[in-house]
Amino acid sequence: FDDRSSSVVPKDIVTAALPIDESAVLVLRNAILAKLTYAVGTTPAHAKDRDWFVATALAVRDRIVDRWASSHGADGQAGRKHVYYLSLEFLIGRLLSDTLHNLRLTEPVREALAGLGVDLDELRSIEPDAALGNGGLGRLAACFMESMASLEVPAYGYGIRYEHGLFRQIILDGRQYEQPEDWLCQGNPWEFERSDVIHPVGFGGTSEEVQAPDGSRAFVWIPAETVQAVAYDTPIVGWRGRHVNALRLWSARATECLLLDAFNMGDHVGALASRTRVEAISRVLYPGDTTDAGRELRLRQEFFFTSASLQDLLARHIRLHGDLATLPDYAALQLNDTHPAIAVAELMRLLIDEHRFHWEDAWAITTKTLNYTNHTLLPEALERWPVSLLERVLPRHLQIIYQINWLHLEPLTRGEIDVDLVKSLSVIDESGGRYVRMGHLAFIGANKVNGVSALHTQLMRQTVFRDLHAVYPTRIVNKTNGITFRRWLHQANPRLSALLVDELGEEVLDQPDALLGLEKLADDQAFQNLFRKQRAAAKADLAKVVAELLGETISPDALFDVQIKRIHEYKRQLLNILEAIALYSAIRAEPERHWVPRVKILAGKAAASYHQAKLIIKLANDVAKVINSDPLVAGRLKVVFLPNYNVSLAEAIVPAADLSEQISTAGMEASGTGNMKLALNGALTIGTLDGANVEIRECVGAENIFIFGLTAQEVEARRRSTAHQEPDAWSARLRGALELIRVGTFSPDEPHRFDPLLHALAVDDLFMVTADFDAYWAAQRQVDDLWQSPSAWWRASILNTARVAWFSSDRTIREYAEEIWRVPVQ
Ligand code: T68
Repeated sequence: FDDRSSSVVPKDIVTAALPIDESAVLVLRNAILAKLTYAVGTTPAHAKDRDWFVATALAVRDRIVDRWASSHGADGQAGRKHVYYLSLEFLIGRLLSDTLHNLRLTEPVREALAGLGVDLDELRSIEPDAALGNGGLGRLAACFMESMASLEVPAYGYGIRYEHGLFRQIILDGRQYEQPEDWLCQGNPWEFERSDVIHPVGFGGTSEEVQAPDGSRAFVWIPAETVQAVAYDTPIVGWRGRHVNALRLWSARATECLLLDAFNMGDHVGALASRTRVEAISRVLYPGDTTDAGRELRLRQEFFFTSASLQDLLARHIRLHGDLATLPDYAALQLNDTHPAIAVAELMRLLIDEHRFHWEDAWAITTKTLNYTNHTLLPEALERWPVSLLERVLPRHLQIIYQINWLHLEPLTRGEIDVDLVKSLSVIDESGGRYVRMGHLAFIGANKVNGVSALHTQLMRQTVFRDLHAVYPTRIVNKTNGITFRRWLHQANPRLSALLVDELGEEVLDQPDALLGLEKLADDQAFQNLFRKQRAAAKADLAKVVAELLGETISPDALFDVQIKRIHEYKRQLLNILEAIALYSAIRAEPERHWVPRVKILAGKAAASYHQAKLIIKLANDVAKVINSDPLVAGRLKVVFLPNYNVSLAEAIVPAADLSEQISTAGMEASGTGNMKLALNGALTIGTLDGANVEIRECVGAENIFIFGLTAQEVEARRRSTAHQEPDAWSARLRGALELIRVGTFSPDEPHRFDPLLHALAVDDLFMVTADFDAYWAAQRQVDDLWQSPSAWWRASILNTARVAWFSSDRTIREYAEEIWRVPVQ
């Protein structure tokens, strides 16, 4: 998936037969050749695979630009309301396939390239993944961009053009090592640099009181430093190319590129030092998936892109509509988590200090325009900035935040004061140090605040935002996540897509609900066979990938049991590995019994500083080594950990999965979206009642999903009771599995290697791994039973695909459009 060195050798392009009567193909072929010659500057005889990729991307991009211009023109003229999606992360993956698919150009381009002796599929694998995100939150933003374009919602995505995306994960001797990712090192054919779209972003300095011309007192911010935000636009094409939106990513540039005096004095490094410091802002994506990151730079990143985006959209509004008083009529902003929450203070500052609005008017505009999506309730993942840091980096904003907080709390200070309530509602957290709670700030400054699944939204109302919810009871709404079916079904799984089109007609490409038509085929033997065949082919493809990546042979006849997501204790990869160990023991104890052959496939990255998660990766690999080399279990159980999980690898795994592991501790996974991708492709879910699993069960029916374990309420009750750790109550099976780890079965060279994991389970087991183990084991045996009744298995699998249409991100975007943004959709 990262093979940039292999070369696509042009076959004899002179004699290659051209498809007859295919003028579109001919036009494309000529366009690609022209790009190769005049933009890339090479000839077919000398072109490397990368050259062909760039030439193809540029030729395709030309076809987007016309539509882009017309999308823009139409939106502007009609004076339509725009959606602005502010996100620190956009996990796009590759764009060539997506773009070709949405433009319906895949086959014509394939033919055009074939005529040039080039294989489209090989070219696709040349493109580096745009990995400008950590996981679900970033991928959701990418799915939303695609759906907004497809539904013809005029929208801009705003983020950062990181030079280095999420690190590349290398596995050496079973351990994760991080290497810098460099997707831009050979240029990016999709983007347009807008060197005329630059906004200044200030940092530091002081907030000074001055006299306004009318004699009133006002504050101005005198920043100590100014950084330029330069725009880069990537067009996002909607389905059938009907509409194109822009993803506008900001790159940081120093105002002064070189201190010439210093340079001339011979200080060649010092002359560039300040530039390096400034440009660090857009250098690298933080891999901080929940843990707090290198504080100051992270804050600078957040403010940098938020300020640039707000300045940009205000300028656009003024250009189109003149007066910022009408901003809420023409702009709806969505803050993707709290990373852009400083927008509340920055929009107020821009309106008051720069555009001379009164506080009340500015506040009305702000709170009508901004909306906030929460993606987590984990306390360690809720952003808080030390007051001292904000004071230094954004002094004027801190002042504004204090004022917002005062106006918000003031009504509570009339009459008898409930101190605990005031503490809980305050934007400033004063329990041990002083911090600004960004979730509170976003909540107070937003028109609507949403959770990302029904359960998560309910828990928001009951826990983190309980008191704010009591004051603003209509503000929190639910918007259950979705995924774009164009990428996650039709493009990633072309065989299944073709089968669906055969059976249900082209409508299934446009209308997710058409999938329901499959229900009537769930018991049809002939259809089941076709459904099985496409899965078998996808599994064979994945087996090839596994062989290439790991040198391990896996049989497509086995049940492919898949857990792909960030490695985190709450996602409980450890539970999965413990079950693998217990199953391994059981098979060894009774090798003659009939066992369902199973391949456990895991993939995911751990945050570089997250030691327990990294140890879980090591355990998975150590366990895999022992199991995979034991002849006694050969043909029955294998465990593989695929390195460097990214969007492209997900696209290869998802179509090949039989079983989808969604086994987080109940109450901790806000939604999950991998659960939707896997179910859509027909994998059965084994999972807890967490996040969107709850709604998936409602859609597919309880008999077509394996639900086990404690509920969120039960988890909460167990946490409260002190007696929740009961090693005495552990089953023999669980004890046996833990014992194998403890005695060093999987780490003979270092028997105590996994003590930190065992210790966490024995001390408090925050994630309820031991509490849920037996229920999980039992659910896995139900999986085995069903697998042994093929027609029942495939019926359930088909019904999963048939019934998850609701999880299309088109549905999600429609809901945002109607209830939050109030913009029309197609
Ligand atoms: C995920 N959050 C949720 N966070 O965990 C997942 N965090 O349940 C949900 O489906 C998804 O969001 C979409 O709503 C994340 O992915 C991050 O990646 C993240 C990044 C930086 C800081 C904190």
